[in-house]
Amino acid sequence: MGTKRGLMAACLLLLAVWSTAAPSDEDGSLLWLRQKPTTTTNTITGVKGTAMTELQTYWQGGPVVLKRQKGLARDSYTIKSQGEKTIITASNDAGLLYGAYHLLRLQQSGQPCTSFDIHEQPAYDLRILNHWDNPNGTVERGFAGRSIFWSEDSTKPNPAIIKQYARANASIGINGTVLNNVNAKPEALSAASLQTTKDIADQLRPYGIRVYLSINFASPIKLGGLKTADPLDASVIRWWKDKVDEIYKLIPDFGGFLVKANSEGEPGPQDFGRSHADGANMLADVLRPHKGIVMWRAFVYAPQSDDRANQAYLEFMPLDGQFRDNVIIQIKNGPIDFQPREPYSPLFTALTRTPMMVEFQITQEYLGAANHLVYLAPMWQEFFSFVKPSSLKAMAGVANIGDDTNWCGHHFAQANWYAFGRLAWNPSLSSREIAEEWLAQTFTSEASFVAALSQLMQDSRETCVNYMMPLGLHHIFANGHHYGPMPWFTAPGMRADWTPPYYHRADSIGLGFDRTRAGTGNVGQYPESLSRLYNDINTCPENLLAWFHHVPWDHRMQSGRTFWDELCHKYDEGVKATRHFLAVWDAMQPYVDRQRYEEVQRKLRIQARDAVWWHDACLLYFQTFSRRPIPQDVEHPVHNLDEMMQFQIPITMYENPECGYTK
Ligand code: GCV
Repeated sequence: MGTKRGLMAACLLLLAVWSTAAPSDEDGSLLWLRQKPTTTTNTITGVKGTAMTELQTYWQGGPVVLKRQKGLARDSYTIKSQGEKTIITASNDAGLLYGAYHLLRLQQSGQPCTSFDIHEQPAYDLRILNHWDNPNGTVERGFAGRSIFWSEDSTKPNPAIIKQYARANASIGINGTVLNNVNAKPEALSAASLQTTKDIADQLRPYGIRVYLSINFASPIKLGGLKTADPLDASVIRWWKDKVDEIYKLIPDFGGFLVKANSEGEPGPQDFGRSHADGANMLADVLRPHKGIVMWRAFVYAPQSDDRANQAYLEFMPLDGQFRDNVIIQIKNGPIDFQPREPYSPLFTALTRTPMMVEFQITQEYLGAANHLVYLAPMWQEFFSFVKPSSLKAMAGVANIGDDTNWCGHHFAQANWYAFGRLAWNPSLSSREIAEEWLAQTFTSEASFVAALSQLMQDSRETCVNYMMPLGLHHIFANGHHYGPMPWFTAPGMRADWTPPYYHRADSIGLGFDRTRAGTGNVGQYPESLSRLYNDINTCPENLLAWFHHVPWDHRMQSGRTFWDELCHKYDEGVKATRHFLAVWDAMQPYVDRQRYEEVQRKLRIQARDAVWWHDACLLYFQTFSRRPIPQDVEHPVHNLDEMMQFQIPITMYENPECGYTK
């Protein structure tokens, strides 16, 4: 595949020579970095060398001077014009590199490239991707092929791919990457695996990117042969200290550990009667002399709880203020699990003495995998309308990258990787602005194309919510792969919180999960003003209604419709919007090369068909409880419920089958 990407670069150059009116075919392997080299350059080493090389290779303007200056914030930069010259000033080499990419971004997106007076400063020091890549090369919740880092036969990663990966990340300000799955195997810390980690670190370093690893908390037992992994046990602490020393000998700028502990069956300090703080602090102490950090995840829930949404708060609030200052608690944006819409996780406003970072999911586990065009920046912006960016220390995104030629499985899924990086740099950028930037660089800066597609992208998240689970519905996905609808699914002996009826609670009275004060009390985890709003069915935002309430079928909505009728209309709107997306894309044919045009069109057709599947399955199933007719002005199901319940989607439709999900 690496060779394929190399070939693509060469073909583009050749094709440029015979340029014709129609855009030449592209396979997406160049991402948003499609500029043609102006010269061939020597490779200059170090991060500043990378900045110089990028400018020499791609910049078509006048001379650019790179200057270091003390006193500027880390990674920040200024770009100023001085006569013919452009001066990039930064306090560190990474800042110079980001400044260089800023210039190239303006050039590629057709912006004016004269008279600069720019000052940029990242919101967070740490802007990090999390790869859920397994040692055997599979990617958990990955929809774009296999891992670019790991493989079953221990083949070394392809340096050309790692370089392109590094360039792409640095071009949007990403400066850290966790190379392996949070469901970590102990062998992530074996000598052989650390050698590969070192090789990757060496290749990412010139782009200002540090590597991190997810660890298995029971590694001292499973890898080290100890009898315990108790974080307060002296032999365990010694084992971790030696392991950390071994890592830093190989990788002096290693970033630290990401830890999923006592979550979904992963080991953790609670197995030894200790707390999350005991576990995190022990690791933080052994990493501290090397300036390493611990990102400790708050994604915890137990089967016996009456409300999964309550649990992270219940476990972590008593520990507020007890973590070392090189620990950051990594919290998913919502309290359940990356649903198309969730309220923000109440931990973000409740923890006041604990450094926190948000974990977004770039890979579309619950949003149509790599088949649906869903631009996620509006969802992440919605999160930031509730959680102040300044209350966080860092931003993490679960990557959607694999060894597919176009990296992300869907050409438009690249926009989510891009948007994550841009928002981690500046969370107040608007999602539309980011979409416009990405479209102009990835396709064309032609105004009518950018206007039509940025609108489509903006609408795509709400569209997905509408055809999957509107009005606060959540987690009614098919078991295991989470691709299609399965609101009816239950299985003997299965954890209730891994089945949809736990979440939708449909009955003859209504639909939704009562999390009010009279219900599970979840509303009480939010600040008083929100708590009051969410607690009352008449003031609760309608897009979260069935999240917080068991809504009677005849509840009157703002539109004047009953809840049941509104639900039908929302599913209908979702279906219609996906057809509109197809029509918009069809009209864009003149602006897009044939290959990408056809590939996107194919995916949009799948999305439009899937939307009907969701619409029919959910409305027919919920109708067995509501016992109300589907309104006349709503498209009626073309399937019947039995058909929908028997339908098994072929696994090749959505992903790599080897991950063996249980939930
Ligand atoms: C990496 C969800 C996903 C799992 C994932 C888990 C997590 O439950 O379905 O695949 O595991 O979240 O974030 O740890």
